[in-house]
Amino acid sequence: MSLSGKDKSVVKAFWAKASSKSAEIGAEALGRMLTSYPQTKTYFSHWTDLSPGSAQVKKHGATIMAAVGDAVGKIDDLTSGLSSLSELHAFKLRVDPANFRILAHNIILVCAMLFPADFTPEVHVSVDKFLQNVALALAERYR
Ligand code: HNI
Repeated sequence: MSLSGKDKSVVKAFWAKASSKSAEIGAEALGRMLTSYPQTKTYFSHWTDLSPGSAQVKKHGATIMAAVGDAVGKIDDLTSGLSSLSELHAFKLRVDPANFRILAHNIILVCAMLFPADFTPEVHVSVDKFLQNVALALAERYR
């Protein structure tokens, strides 16, 4: 499931466009994850408002998506590029890595919503592979 050269160029080209709405993608994806997969809410129990569109969801959605954008820049070596984030999620936040795939699913959905013309099947395949590789890299430090 490693990324081909073509996957990498397709992801970079899509991100060049989608990054203009990075914060919006993140907020929408996080809000949907928390609503549609309520088991994910446990990690955010210290927040006051977990509903879609809340200030906290918007702020953290932007943070997550900025990290995804950062990962696009590290696409050739996601494992070392994301190792400190992996360590944070493994040991400090103690997030079950199964949730990385759930968030990835929501990010894909929102990319299709916000960029219906650009998010072709070809882009979908490569972005999905990229996010699965991000999820794997984030799970790396759990072993
Ligand atoms: Ni995640 C904090 C990136 C998936 C729960 N997360 C962060 C931060 C970044 C980040 C960046 C801020 C770090 C810091 O403060 O130094 N998270 C990412 C990325 C993904 C991801 C790139 C996947 C693509 N995180 C998840 C998932 C969950 C999750 C799936 C739980 C369901 N993350 C958290 C929690 C925090 C967090 C909880 C702390 C938030 C807070 O406000 O305390």
